[in-house]
Amino acid sequence: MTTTTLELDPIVDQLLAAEARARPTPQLTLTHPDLDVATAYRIQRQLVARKEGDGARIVGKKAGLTSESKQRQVGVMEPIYGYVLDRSLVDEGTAVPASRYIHPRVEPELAFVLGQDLAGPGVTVAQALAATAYVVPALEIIDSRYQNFQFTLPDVVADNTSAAGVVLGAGAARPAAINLRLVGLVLEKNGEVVDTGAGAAVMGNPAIVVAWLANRLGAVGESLRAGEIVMCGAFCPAVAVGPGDHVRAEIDGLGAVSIRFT
Ligand code: OOG
Ligand code: MG
Repeated sequence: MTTTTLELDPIVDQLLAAEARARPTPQLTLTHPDLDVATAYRIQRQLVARKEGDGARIVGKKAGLTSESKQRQVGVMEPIYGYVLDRSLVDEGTAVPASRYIHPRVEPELAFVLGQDLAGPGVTVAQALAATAYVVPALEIIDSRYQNFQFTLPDVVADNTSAAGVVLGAGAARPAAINLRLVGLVLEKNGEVVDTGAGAAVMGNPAIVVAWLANRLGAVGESLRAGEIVMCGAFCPAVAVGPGDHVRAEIDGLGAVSIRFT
């Protein structure tokens, strides 16, 4: 079966069921080895539309695999994008049951909150900066719906890029107030430093990610909207978490963001 004749609904069902039951599912490319990236984005969009039909609202967009260290961690060497839904937002300070997820990991990111729409193609870094109201420290909870957290590029795209949760810190700054390339990050798990990073890890500058994402979305007739959150991708590899774990990221000039699992 070629991917043009592939029935997408059963695939969307398979991914939604894995998420709802918190049970992993085999990679799509094991049964559909010809699955291409364009079709995978159609599956992703259909999956998000099914959640919207069920009452979910898109509150942002996310870029993933924008740093080389993240690409190496999962063995997929190109950036991807997906959607952030209102139901995936986790308030800082609430304890999250790890059992809600299959094999959760947490990664530190910078989130841009847009004050103006950004519609590609042709969006520049200067326009991305001008459209940004402020930047905030963020943690993303990722939870691949695939067995062993293993996937190829089309698999992870179809799975809405492993998106599972977003935690935003309370600190915020105008983008011009911080050096986006040099902004330093310390990642701690259970009080120990597990990694460090800097803004330049993601495409050389987090603002480049925002412009890239606006342009990628523009190519499929979508855009970034005023009020939306844009996740720029992790500065360093994600850390696995389970019950009792506490993860905290501190970003220079922005303060900290943390999450606790039960
Ligand atoms: C894919 C999602 C990557 C990031 O920030 O790099 C991502 C994954 O690692 O499962 O969100
Ligand atoms: Mg991420």
